[in-house]
Amino acid sequence: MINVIGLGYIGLPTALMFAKSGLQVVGTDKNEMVVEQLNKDKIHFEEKGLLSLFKEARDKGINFTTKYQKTDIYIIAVPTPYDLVTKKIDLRFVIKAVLEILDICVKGATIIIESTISPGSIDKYIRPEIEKKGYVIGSDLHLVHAPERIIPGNMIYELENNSRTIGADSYEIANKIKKLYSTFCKQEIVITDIRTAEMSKVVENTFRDVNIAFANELAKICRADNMDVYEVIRIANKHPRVNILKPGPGVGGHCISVDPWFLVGDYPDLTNLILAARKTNDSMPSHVISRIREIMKENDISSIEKVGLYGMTYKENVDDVRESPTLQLINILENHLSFGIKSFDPCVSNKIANNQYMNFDDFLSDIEVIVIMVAHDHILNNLDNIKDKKILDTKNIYLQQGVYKL
Ligand code: SAJ
Repeated sequence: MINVIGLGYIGLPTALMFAKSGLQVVGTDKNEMVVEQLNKDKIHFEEKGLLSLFKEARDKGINFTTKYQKTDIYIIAVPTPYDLVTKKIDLRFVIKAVLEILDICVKGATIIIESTISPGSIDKYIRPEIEKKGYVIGSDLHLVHAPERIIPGNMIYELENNSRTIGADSYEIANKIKKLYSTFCKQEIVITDIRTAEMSKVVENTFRDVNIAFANELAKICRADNMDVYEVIRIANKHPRVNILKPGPGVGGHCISVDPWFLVGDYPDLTNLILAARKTNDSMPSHVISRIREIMKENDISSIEKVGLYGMTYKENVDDVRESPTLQLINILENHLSFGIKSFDPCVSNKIANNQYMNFDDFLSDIEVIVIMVAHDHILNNLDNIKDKKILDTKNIYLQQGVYKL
């Protein structure tokens, strides 16, 4: 039996996938409300294909509880926040889960950590906690790091179709866990040691962050000298070995905007480029504010209350607002005592900002400038309804004359 600890964005789909493949799975989460909801056949976040996967897994017998189970395979998928000041990872939830497992697991159990952790976390912080309790790693229990690389918005497909990495202390354990994941993963499963698995995960997201920062810097350069950054990138990407990502209003989400900080926090003297990329991406909401100011000036609009931000999630067609550039932007304005900018998101059903609208038509009728922050399908289907507004399109989806860009 597999006991999956943490039923969030990664843990829940993973647990369901194993259950759908015919393995006996119990999902554990400390949040009683989440467990209660799941046992009543309700999922607590939205994701393409999640509901039907959930139904299939329920038919195969998956259960949810707040209790850890006695078994020999555990998968930990709890959050790994980072300290906002030191930028170092906060492993308290992972360590707590490991220690609770030790109290109950059978001898020789394998603990698979899926949560993203900074390179060296297992050696520096997790092994010592286990050894302190008198357990011998390698005989009493085994540790594995199996980082996840599924993308919100396409998680279910990617769970089956992404290659993945298994880091372990021995080939024997790695191979055993590789076989386990092969029950649903159709792609290559690479075996390596734990430190390399930790590092490669963080490196993947850091690569994207640096590449996006490059695109964002190009956007600023092109703005300063009146060039079209999208055309420049489109042409540059025709080169067979160039692949520049897209500029945007900032980088959000709990992965790309967070993982590079782990490297900066641990290697402050060695991460000039990575730190510069983080700062560049974090500067984008302020860049959007400058663009809004220019557009207001050009159009004789004096009140920020006439401006509306479309999209509050960190990216298109998800309901996740973690580290969202829109919320960062509102925060910056409010920190400068500028209140009143309006906002709307069709994917967000609760109120998370002042002056947030729940109805698109009401939102439109109260603003003169619309800032497209997120390219939800909803706005792609509504481009005709905003044509009378001044439009600042930070996502390059509105390809008409007269639309302002980043
Ligand atoms: N973004 C840009 N320009 C781009 C691409 C993205 O500005 O060209 C912005 C997005 O708008 C968003 C942020 O970056 O604010 C991140 O979005 P994303 O869709 O690139 O990535 P995430 O955070 O949803 O998921 C990432 C993925 N990592 C990579 O693509 C390397 C996913 O595969 C990982 O599993 C996930 O992080 C994770 O859990 O680490």
